[in-house]
Amino acid sequence: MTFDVITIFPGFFSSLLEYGVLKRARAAGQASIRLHDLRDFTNDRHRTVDDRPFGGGPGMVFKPEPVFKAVAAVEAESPGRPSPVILLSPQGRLFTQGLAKELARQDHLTLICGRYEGVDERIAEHVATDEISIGDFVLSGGELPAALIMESVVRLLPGVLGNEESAWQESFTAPEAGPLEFGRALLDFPHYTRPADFRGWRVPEVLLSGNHEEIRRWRRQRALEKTWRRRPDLLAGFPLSEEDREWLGALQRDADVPRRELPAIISSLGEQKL
Ligand code: 9D3
Repeated sequence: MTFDVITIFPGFFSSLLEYGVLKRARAAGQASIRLHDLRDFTNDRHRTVDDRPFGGGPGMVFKPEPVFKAVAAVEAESPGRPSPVILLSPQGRLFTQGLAKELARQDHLTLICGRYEGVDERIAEHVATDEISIGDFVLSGGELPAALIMESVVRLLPGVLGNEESAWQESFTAPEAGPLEFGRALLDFPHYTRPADFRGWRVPEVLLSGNHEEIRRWRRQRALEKTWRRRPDLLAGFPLSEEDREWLGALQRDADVPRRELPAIISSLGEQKL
């Protein structure tokens, strides 16, 4: 898979490419990341990429022309089927595991990293095919979001991770989950390793018992409980078994603070086929 990244900070990405999944995928030829300096697509001697906003206001805005030229250059280098041109922007749709899976089906992506107060709207309307945000918090530009998207997409490519982990991914996100859906995931259960007693904090006895049925049940209950406490929104998209519902009902009854969400969540699952 090839990524073309258009940025005013190509050097920002160099250390990211030297570690972990991106390093391995590139070394194995499974991913190629090409960095393009937006300033190379300017004509003036100051290599100007931004200008003041029409209508006034603070800050600067990316000019359209260098971005259009950069995308045209990328497309000229990679003939073939049209591929997504993604503008990273706070106004974009939210990036999720489902969207990562959609993107991993492509063989080419172009990522445009904005900076300053934003980019000329004609970039979003007429050269980008998609606009993506990584979450509701303010960053200074699209470089970290572009890196994050590449990391999450590359690890989904066939052969980049070991088989064991790929199998886990399949259960993390149901194949039918659409790009904007939650991944039908629960939060993970707690993990422990040796020593069984660390400074007096003991690993839960059930994990040392060797009783695999009990361990499975304990892990499921801890995952459900953590999800219920911290991310009840995830339960709404998750197929719960009868045993799961009984456990959540018990948590609900024992809760110090009554939780309003749960009855609504469970009732909304009433007709769902398990
Ligand atoms: C503080 C400036 N904001 C005024 C309302 C607008 C704004 C413009 C440009 C806020 C951030 C940015 C730069 N951010 C991105 O380019 C960006 C981003 C983000 O800030 N959060 C989450 N995802 C993304 S993707 C690109």
